[in-house]
Amino acid sequence: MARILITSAIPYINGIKHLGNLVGSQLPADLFARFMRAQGHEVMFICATDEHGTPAELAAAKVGQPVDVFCAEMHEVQAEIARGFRLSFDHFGRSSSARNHRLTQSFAGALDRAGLIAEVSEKQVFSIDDNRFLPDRYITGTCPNCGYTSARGDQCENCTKQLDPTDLIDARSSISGSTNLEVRETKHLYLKQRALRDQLEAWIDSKKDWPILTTSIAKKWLNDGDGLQDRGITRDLHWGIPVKKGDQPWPGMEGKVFYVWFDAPIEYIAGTAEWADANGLDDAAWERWWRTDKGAADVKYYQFMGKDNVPFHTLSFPATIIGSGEPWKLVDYLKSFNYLNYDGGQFSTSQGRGIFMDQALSILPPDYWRWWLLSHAPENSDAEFTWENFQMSVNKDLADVLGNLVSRVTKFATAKFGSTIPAGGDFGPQEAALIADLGQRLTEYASLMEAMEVRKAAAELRAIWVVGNEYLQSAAPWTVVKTDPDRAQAMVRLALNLIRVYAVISSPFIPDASASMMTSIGSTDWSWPKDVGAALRTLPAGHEFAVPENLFRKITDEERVEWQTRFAGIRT
Ligand code: B3M
Ligand code: ZN
Repeated sequence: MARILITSAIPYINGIKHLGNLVGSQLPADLFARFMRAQGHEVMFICATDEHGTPAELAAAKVGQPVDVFCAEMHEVQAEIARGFRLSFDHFGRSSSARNHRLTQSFAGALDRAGLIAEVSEKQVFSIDDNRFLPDRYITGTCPNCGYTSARGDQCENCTKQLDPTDLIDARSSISGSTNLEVRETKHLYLKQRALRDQLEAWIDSKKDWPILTTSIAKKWLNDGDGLQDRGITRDLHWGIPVKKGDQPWPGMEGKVFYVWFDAPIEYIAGTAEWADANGLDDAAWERWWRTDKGAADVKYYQFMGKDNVPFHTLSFPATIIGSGEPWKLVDYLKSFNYLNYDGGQFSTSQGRGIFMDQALSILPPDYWRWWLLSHAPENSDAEFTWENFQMSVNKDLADVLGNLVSRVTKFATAKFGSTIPAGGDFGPQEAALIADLGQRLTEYASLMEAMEVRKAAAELRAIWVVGNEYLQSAAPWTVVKTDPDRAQAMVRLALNLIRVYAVISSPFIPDASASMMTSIGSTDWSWPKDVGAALRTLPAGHEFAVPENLFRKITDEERVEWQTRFAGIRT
């Protein structure tokens, strides 16, 4: 039994995530966590909401709520949606937790003691009416290059020229519209990442088994242009983790907070501490997952995220950890994903284009989405969601192949032999061939799951369902029963056992349907089928079962067309 630590990128608090975000982090992380638990490993699966930063402040202001109240409410909303998708986090934490405050401040203190923090004076635009410094992209004005009147302080989106806020003509605050702005001197902390460059490179180079997508992004940031840059880790904002050296004040940094990307990954650790707190456990309970001096040396740590988050997890967060000089666990394997596009374009949170997690659950149960998303995960390239493809996958894979097998077998068995598993006959060569085939496929499936080859694992699982259907088709107990009822009983006994095996192996992908299959077959035995021959004899003759409710319904053409129209435009 191994100890497996799994974290998913933590979603921003200021909006509900779309399906593209889901399939790039939380969902595959859940698949892996469920699989690893099913193998009998000890798993710790952590996610959280990412609550700091200007977007959170602005989203709260937009709905007229204090930012802490807004975050508390949105956390509950996101937690409920996560439950709706059956995301099996051991804890869904909050980056604004007291635990994260203390840990983030403690990391900053350690980095300072290691000589890795520089204090840098900068000039920044301050909005007197808003009583705050404005990040570059929250300043609007006229572009000096093309005359576009809504250019942003970082870039003109009309002519694409990179800008400095002070370049803008008639600059105004995008928050209040106020032109009462001035440039003020302000001091910030920088993490001297350049000093850690060689250590980071050696660490990345040692990860020979990482996906190419992950290492190529890490290498690009390490080597491109001027290479790794020192990074500002503080901001002039009100909402965030106050800048302190451990529990001591940081002279000159009063009123400032840490940059959201500094504290967000630390929440992986803090979230595990929150888990311990929530379960009435002591510090040792979470430290054995994270502190290599306190038992975490034998933990294997996996991270899941979209490709845009890779630089922060291969360079910035490791720089925090390595730089601290403290014995924290570094990631062992980083699984990253490309983008999922939506029906001929992109998913867009800002434009509300595509399907968002709450909307998806409002039209179909979670398994339908889980199956499509995982079986089409954007691993080697970007992928695209189309309603036609979604309809086809659900109707064919789930309804025709798996659902049909379960209902056909249980109905036929009940009609011919009653509601207990029949005792007659023995397995013959046909069953032996099926067992051999399934044995090979299950080994392949398990190794694909272990390797986090999500799409290939889904394809193998589908193939395993198909093999069961093909067996039934050719064994044809409904014909055999007329001439050799004992043979037919043996076939049915195998097929009913096969339903339990399917429930177990499918549950990382489609947990609800698996639970229904298990209930209908009257079993609670979730043990992974290491030996298929034995697994197909687990439920004995005389064991009671029932015909389940229809496991999956088909998506009609009318529904597809209606949803396509409903989700074509801007979210309202
Ligand atoms: N919140 C980005 C996102 O929601 C960011 C990830 C943080 S991971 C520490 O996609
Ligand atoms: Zn311009």
